[in-house]
Amino acid sequence: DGPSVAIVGVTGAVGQEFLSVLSDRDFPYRSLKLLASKRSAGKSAGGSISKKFGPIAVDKGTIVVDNSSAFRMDDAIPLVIPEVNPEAMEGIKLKSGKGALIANPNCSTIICLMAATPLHRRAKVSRMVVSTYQAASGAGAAAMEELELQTREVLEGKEPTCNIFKQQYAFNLFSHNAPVLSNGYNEEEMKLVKETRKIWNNKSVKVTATCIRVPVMRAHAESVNLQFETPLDEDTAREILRNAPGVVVIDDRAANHFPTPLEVSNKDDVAVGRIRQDVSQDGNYGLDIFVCGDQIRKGAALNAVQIAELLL
Ligand code: 11C
Repeated sequence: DGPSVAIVGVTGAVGQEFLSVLSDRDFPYRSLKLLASKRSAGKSAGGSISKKFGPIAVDKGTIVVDNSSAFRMDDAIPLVIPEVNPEAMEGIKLKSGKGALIANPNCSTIICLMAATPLHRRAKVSRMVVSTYQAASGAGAAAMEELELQTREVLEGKEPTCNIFKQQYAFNLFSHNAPVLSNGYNEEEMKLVKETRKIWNNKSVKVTATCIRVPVMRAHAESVNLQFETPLDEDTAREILRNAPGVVVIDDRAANHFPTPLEVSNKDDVAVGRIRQDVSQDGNYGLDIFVCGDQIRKGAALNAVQIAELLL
């Protein structure tokens, strides 16, 4: 007698992944309704669909897990990574008959905070500097197809087709395609700043980010520099991360083997490595880490299904 489930935007990259995750985890649904429009075939539903239909569904008693950015910064809406802040959705009950909306954070934030939070819990992060290397999947299935097509075209000496991004993507990298704001940051970077503060329930944590799109298919990589309020040495950090749920440590200095996007593709866990003391900071007040996570899975569909599992 599990819940009735509907997936909106099921033809997109994330929508398709929802189906795999539900099946892999044996999610106990009673019925499954799949929704997509003809016009948006191959695309996940975006913020405008969430804004239009989310509140209607909530009014009818549905619990909506929204993967778009539409409601993330709304004070009344919990923004949840189950391993990080499950307490934010306290009070939302599946069988209460009362609808609610829960927001899924942006993929870059989820992947970063999966690794940074266990360290933050021990030594309190005062400042975090994030540099991302983001995969095509973050821009949807069509961007993944364009990367493949362009790679072929460039190798064949043809002019690359640029429909999704305005510039050549294959054998290149560029600043994230999100709109650039008046402060010079793009929206993707400001999501890392604002969502971290909300998820950690800490308005004073200093966060800055530079987000880059790289020609990788489906997993994001992030270099994260952390500054702490209390000292934290790298061995303790490694041990904390080894014991963190949803995290694997790949940190073999002798073999120069650290996380890669390919190794985490189609995997649930976020991988962390390059765990080292920041030599620019005195004492043990700073660490550098390198994190990789599957953007479509933990960055989107898996995190949303885990939210639904918490409700069960
Ligand atoms: C990317 N994170 O990798 C983005 C896409 O707010 O859900 C998802 C945007 C969002 O390009």
